[in-house]
Amino acid sequence: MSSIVRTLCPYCGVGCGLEAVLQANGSYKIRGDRAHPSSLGMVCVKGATILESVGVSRLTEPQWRRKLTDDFQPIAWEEAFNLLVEQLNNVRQEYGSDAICFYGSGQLQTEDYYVAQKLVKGCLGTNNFDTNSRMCMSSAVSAYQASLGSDGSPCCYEDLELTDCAFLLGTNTAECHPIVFNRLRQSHKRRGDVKLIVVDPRSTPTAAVADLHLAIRPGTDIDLLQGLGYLLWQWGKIDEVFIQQHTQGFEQYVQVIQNYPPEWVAQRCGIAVDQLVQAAQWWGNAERVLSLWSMGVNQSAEGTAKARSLIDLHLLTGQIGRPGCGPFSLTGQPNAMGGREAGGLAHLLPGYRQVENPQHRREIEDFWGLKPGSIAPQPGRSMWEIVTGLEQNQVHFVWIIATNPLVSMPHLERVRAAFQQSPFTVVQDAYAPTETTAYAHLLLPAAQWGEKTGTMTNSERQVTLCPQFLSPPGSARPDWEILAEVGRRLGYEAQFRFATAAEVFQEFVQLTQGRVCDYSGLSHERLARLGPVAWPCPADTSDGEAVRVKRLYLDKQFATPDGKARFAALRSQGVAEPPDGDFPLVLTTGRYYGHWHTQTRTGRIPKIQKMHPEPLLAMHPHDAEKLGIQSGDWVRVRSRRGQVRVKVMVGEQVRPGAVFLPMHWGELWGVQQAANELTHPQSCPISKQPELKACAVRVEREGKDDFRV
Ligand SMILES: Nc1nc2c(c(=O)[nH]1)N[C@H]1C(S)=C(S)[C@@H](COP(=O)(O)OP(=O)(O)OC[C@H]3O[C@@H](n4cnc5c(=O)[nH]c(N)nc54)[C@H](O)[C@@H]3O)O[C@H]1N2
Ligand SMILES: Nc1nc2c(c(=O)[nH]1)N[C@H]1C(S)=C(S)[C@@H](COP(=O)(O)OP(=O)(O)OC[C@H]3O[C@@H](n4cnc5c(=O)[nH]c(N)nc54)[C@H](O)[C@@H]3O)O[C@H]1N2
Ligand code: SF4
Ligand SMILES: [Mo]
Repeated sequence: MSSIVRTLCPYCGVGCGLEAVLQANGSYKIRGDRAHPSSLGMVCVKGATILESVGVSRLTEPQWRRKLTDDFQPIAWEEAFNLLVEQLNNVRQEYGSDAICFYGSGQLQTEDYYVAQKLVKGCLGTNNFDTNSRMCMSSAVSAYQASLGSDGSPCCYEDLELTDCAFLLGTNTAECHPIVFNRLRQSHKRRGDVKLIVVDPRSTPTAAVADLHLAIRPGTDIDLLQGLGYLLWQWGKIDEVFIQQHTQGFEQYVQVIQNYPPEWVAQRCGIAVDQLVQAAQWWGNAERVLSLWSMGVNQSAEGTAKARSLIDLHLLTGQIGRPGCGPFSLTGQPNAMGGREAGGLAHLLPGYRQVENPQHRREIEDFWGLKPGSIAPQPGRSMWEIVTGLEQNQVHFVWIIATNPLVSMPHLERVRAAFQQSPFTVVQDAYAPTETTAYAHLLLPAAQWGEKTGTMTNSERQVTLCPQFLSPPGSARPDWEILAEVGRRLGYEAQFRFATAAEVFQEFVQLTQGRVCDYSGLSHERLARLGPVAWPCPADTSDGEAVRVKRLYLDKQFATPDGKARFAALRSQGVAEPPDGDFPLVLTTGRYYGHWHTQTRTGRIPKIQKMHPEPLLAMHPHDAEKLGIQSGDWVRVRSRRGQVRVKVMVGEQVRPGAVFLPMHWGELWGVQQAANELTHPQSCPISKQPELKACAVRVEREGKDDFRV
């Protein structure tokens, strides 16, 4: 192993290059990789401190218990595999494959994802493999598919520097995608003529440096977007040639936007007409408009419609398929993209194929050497359908990998009850305890980032090899190896003969040949030699071409059958649970800069703990005054589903009528402080992504420090 290992940060979807540098004492130090095209040497606090968490509180041996009330007993891997095979065979025989579910994560590597798809969708014959991307990127996936004909973000990070107008919708980029934000902000400062528009009900650090902050009422994004469309259309600031040659559905779109005149829109969104007009002028006058979006858009009961309405504006103004512009979905997790490309949602198959497409199923079955009909023709259970399946005694086996649903899923009380009655739950994690290990019958220790070799793909489609440079603790094993071993023991020796992650990748890339997400020119060997390479990278790509910056749709030929993009032309519905007399405030939830999700890693890093020691309910002074609440007071926040006790931070960070809680505190980190005690599972009907960004709550004062002990 060389003394400098080039790898990728395993936290967010920015995908910063890291170098692990071997020290004289045998330990490693982390620094930014200047040669990584995405991050150019930059890192944020999470990437910089990653090594501090790798050795703490690790799960090191398989453990088992018959009932949730028993204590765990350590067992050998051999016994664990026997148990798994026995359970899988029994459940399949007694209840059929649909009773088996897998729930994975955008933090798995592409190799893990691919082996899991082959095992679950191919060999076990159920499409019940869903991931936490259902709560994260699923609306973006559906929107790209419906509007452009395929998933896959058209843009790249160079566009951050080339754009004249950046439109940030529902993304707190400064705290959640810090290095993307740095690149944008540097160009914004340096050039002086770049307009930065931020749409967010909160005054985030992102909004703080915007030229225009539209603090819209939660859930009114579509009204705003159609209102912008209306003005651009009225002013004739549209690209008629582009619309005519490269789109369909413009007439219906114009009919819909007529219902969104500026006064009505401004009133609905809770902003000034001037602000709306200003945003439309900047969009209309810019040569290149880049929009960035993330969870304020996707985590909505109309998430797909929100994202499609944003794409509509790009189609209306021809702001796509050129450098410096386009609709750019920022992915949350480090390998949410690789996961999508490997087919890691219950309705997908590898290579951006769809379960429901008979031709696609046939191609995969042939390639995997399986009988026709092996892959079930209907999409599997989405994340919430796994929960309802447990409730209805239809699910008898759940295998959870690299995610902590007992903190991250909505309506936690219901999720706890569902898992309480699960006949057999496997939790495969790198750390223990987590809130989810409390509901496991079988615990499997996973080797994590740095302890195994694999690839991850970031928001701009750069694929980076992450080599092993640390030893896994105890008998922890790479996720893909565990899944492949189960496959072999189920009788599929030929399908799972992989000796290395490189071999897994080699097989996966063949299934992307000729698809939008073409990886077929990539291999571990090539990535090790060239460094990160973005897809598309077809098999015949030269080394020089491989490392060139890439965008999709430069020829304006979209991935639809006729090559034309589709206007969505949708009307807004608003939030699924509007505030009312009993629950008068809208709770929105999200992230702090230093913490990563459920804190399994960042909660164990002192520097980060110090930065964010506790969750705070952000509340506008106007609402606080009405309730007689001051900063530092303890309050009880109630929704129709549960309650939390937290301290309040009064300030103008949120607009009146809205409150904000971070999502990071599960039971292990705070008593009754999980935001998801309050949220509901109502979801976008197309993407099945739940509305984690809005539920109705009321806040009651509890007096100072009542609950400190
Ligand atoms: N520090 C940190 N960074 C992370 C993560 C982390 O845990 N910590 N996680 C990663 C992951 S997986 C993800 S998905 C991303 C998420 O990245 P972001 O999406 O940027 O983060 P969030 O805080 O979830 O939500 C973004 C913003 O949406 C706003 N919002 C709420 N409701 C609405 C609405 O109706 N309309 C609009 N326009 N905005 C609304 C919220 O106020 C919030 O500021 O971050 C990634 N990066
Ligand atoms: N209210 C509310 N809820 C939300 C959100 C929100 O904004 N608001 N955001 C949603 C979004 S966008 C997301 S992405 C989810 C995230 O939610 P989760 O996925 O539940 O959060 P993490 O803490 O990242 O969980 C990852 C788990 O994987 C483990 N792990 C790390 N590396 C490995 C590995 O290599 N192998 C294995 N097997 N395990 C590993 C970690 O120890 C941890 O237990 O939360 C969702 N929930
Ligand atoms: S911006 Fe994201 S990828 Fe980059 S160092 Fe921070 S957490 Fe890691
Ligand atoms: Mo996410």
